[in-house]
Amino acid sequence: MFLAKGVCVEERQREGIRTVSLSGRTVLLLGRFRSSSPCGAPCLSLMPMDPSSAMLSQALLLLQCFILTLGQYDNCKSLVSTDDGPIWEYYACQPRPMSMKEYMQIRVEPPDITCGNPPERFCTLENPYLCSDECDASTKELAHPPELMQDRERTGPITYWQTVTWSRFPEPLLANISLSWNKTLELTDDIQITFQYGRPTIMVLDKSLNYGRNWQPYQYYADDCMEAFGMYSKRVQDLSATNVTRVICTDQYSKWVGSKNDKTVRFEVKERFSIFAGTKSKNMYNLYTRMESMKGLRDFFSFTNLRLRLLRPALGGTYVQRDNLLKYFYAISDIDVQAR
Ligand SMILES: [Ca+2]
Repeated sequence: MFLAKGVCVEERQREGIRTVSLSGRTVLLLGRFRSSSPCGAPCLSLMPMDPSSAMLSQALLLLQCFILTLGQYDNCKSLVSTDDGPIWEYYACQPRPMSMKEYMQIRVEPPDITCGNPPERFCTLENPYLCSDECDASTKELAHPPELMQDRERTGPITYWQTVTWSRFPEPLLANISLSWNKTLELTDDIQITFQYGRPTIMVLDKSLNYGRNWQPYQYYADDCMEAFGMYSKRVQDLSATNVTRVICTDQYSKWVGSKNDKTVRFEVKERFSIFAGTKSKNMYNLYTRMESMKGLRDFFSFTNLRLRLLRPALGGTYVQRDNLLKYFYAISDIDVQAR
């Protein structure tokens, strides 16, 4: 017989865990956890109560493990040593990590920041004198609306959202991209933003935990952090368990390397996880334990909304050249947010 204990048992039973009877005794909680289980970990453990059924119990445990492995759910158990020998300790199964790209609602501001209305010519930093490309919102092939940041390209051509060019220089070229999901999410992998024609030289990633009422900076990005934000440039490698939730400025994704060589800007989640979980995230148990015990850690990876504040576009590694402002703009082909 097994004893189930913990604050989540009722919730789990309601969510579909079945109880199996054997020889008139309740022996095992068996079945899949629904992917939206709200439980926190750790919450449930199974402990052998009757030595005579130990062999059978172990067999059933193995069966259960097999079933859990077959189901596409997180591994929510761990073998724990006790005075009575090793036992499986069970944790709340969390929703499966998935790409939240398709579910995000995108809003760009100011409203006239998207190119193509009126139609406009542009060129690229690599081909600054070949300004024959055109953005035209009224022609499907030449339009670059915001939804092209979240479409599935598969093997087709790269599609991207694009802004107007910096024709109003020296007035700054500013664009906000707000992403909302109407629920609280927890990051499980790096946020990746892919820029088509060079990454911004200054940008801020913000987050909100209350559906956009309040915002807080998540990470600053600049080719010169001191000049842009009065901060020293840091990398996530510089962080440790005691300051992992520090908001940093990094120059890692903002210096000019050519628009084709590196298109992505990241918010590093895996690297922060590895501070607790080790390289290749082998010790996720340690991370989950810290998530429960360390104040603010889970909150750090949680959000309801994200916002990109694009503050200065790619400049090609030099100062702004006023004689050709048609090569300065923002273009994003993809925003990927892995979360649960
Ligand atoms: Ca795209």
